[in-house]
Amino acid sequence: LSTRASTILQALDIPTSNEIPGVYDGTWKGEGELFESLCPTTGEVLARVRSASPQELQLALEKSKEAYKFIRSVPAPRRGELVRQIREALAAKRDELGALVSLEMGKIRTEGVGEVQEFIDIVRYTHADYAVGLSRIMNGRVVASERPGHSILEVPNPLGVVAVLSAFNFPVAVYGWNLALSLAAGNATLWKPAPSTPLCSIAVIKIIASVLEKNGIPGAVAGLVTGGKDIGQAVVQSQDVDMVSFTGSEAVGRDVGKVVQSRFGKVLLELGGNNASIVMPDADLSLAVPAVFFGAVGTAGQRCTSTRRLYLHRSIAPTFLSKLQSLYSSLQPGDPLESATLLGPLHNRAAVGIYSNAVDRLRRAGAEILIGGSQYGSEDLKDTLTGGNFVRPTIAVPSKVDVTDAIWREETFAPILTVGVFDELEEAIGWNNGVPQGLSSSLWTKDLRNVGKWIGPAGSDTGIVNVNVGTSGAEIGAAFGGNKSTGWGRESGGDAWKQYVRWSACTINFSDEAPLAQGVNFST
Ligand code: UN1
Repeated sequence: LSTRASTILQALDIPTSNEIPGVYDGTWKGEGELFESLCPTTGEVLARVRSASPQELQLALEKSKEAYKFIRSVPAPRRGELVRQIREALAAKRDELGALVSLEMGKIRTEGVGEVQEFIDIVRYTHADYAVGLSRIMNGRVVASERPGHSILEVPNPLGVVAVLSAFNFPVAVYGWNLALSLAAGNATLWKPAPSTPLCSIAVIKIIASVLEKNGIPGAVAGLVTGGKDIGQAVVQSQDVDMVSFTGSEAVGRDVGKVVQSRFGKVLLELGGNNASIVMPDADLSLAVPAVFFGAVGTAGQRCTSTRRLYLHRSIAPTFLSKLQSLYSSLQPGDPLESATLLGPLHNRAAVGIYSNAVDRLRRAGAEILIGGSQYGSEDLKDTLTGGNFVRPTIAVPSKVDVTDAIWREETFAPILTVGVFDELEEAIGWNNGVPQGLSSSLWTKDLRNVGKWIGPAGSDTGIVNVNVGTSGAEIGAAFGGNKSTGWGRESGGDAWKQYVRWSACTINFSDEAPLAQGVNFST
């Protein structure tokens, strides 16, 4: 193992031995398939992780159920105190965890640290502690009854076992959003991370497990099963799992949704984004250009919220594109762990293939490639990086906008920005809404009338609707998620916690009469 890698692993107590156990249900184990964690920057094998065997998964599910029975009776503010301690333990390791995210996922260091900060934030929101505070205000309601001497309560109770199936691109934060709310709400949470980022999940679970242990709470309150498709499918099918929170592709999400629905479980889906930025003639380009640059190129285009479509008003299109191109030309691929790097690698080899196919498809459709359009060759890369998955961020201008065409409709998880030119805002809003996905969108304007249109009923139909703010980089305070094929689920802030509980409507009769609702008379 290189010193670059071993220093980071050691700082997080991850063994640098041959095989690492990738299952935690109160104790660490792993007898299943062996998974390699590969460094996207160098191609180095970082670790071999033993995933869950089918028996270990069953046991982990049973332990999660038992752990739920324990944690549901711990008063919510006490659970909030656990969440607070988890926040402190995470904050103490923030930079080390951030470095591990960069090492294993490939995003640049400030974004790796930023993602851990996002986990800390969901626990600790601005000045108050978000999930900690939530643990005291996950309130039900008292509803007026139409019957004398009766009251109706709407009561939120813990749900059960929440399984979190997370993607490689946010290997820490997305779990954090779910865990914080799920634990505050009184559930046991079982995490099945992406098979290619096991080390991030092992490091996070170690930190959480030490807090739970100190407080005498069963470890399976925050369990971990690493593994591949088989393990994921078994988790999704299991009757022991009351809610599945899945982040990933539309194709897999569609199956997950069906399977969970067929057994009447709850599902929270966070699927594809195919996010657009719209730039009006009155926009402040000194803000809009760098924001689009970050949205399209940041995380090498591997956020659900990355900017993939750019709609420019005809009057500013040439100026905008030349400014954007000059930012693109300043980019140098580099080691995401080095502080000057803005462009890291794609996460794996498969993503490079997907990038190349998408660029070919654009070329075949007659699009002009303004910049980029190919992988970096070894001559462009430092010797240590030639094993990495580096591609050139690309700007493509098809001859026209046609949102029924795959080049506009499909999400490509890579730094490719597709550009169209419009004359009227309504036309651009139509394009924004004309694709299957509905995660994020952003409008650049100073005109209040445009803002009104954009956020109103005939405006953007995405879950995140920004103004003079890019499509990516949402804060945790607002509910995160999208509409349409993005899956309608909401995580993180806002009212997202309401999905992690089961609601009961309890009608209570305090009187000496037993009247029926709607005045129904059933007397003999
Ligand atoms: C994701 O890509 O799945 O809004 C999550 C953002 C981040 C989260 C992205 N806060 O870009």
